[in-house]
Amino acid sequence: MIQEIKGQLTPGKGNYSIVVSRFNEFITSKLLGGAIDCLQRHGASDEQIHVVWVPGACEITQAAKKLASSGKYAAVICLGAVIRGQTSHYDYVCQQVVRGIGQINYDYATPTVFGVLTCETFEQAVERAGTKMGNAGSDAARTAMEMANVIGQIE
Ligand code: INI
Repeated sequence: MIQEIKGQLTPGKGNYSIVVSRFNEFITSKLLGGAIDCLQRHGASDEQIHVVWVPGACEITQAAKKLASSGKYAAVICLGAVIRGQTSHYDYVCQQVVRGIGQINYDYATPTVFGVLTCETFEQAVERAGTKMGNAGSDAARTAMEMANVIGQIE
């Protein structure tokens, strides 16, 4: 018989940490609201949700690594908003956060979810922070629950 693992969209009993950057807080606060709302509507209690604010997207990885390596969380959700400006800074910030979160997933068993917007314009970010294109924070929280459940079943 085929053995199949499918993640349930339930928070389970574990805690979820959300690392959120203050840079572009107008956007990231909306992502945070979406993530918390999603976890709560799937049954998570306030006590299961821990929020860690960091200055910018470049700092997300360091906090996320500390949380993921602690083994205390069912999943770590990373939220940020990188928006292209007039310089190449955007490219370096994107590279750092993408590579960093990928490396955490490679190094630790705790699912660490990429909920960082990388947008050309402020309008694109607004569209993904609770308007036309949904809420990327909510999507990340859903992914975190599914992956926590999948990893739990594999273990
Ligand atoms: N940080 C962001 O979170 N988003 C951005 O769009 C951004 N840009 O474009 O500059 C940004 N820069 C700050 C960076 O993440 C660090 O906080 C800073 O360089 C200090 O290390």
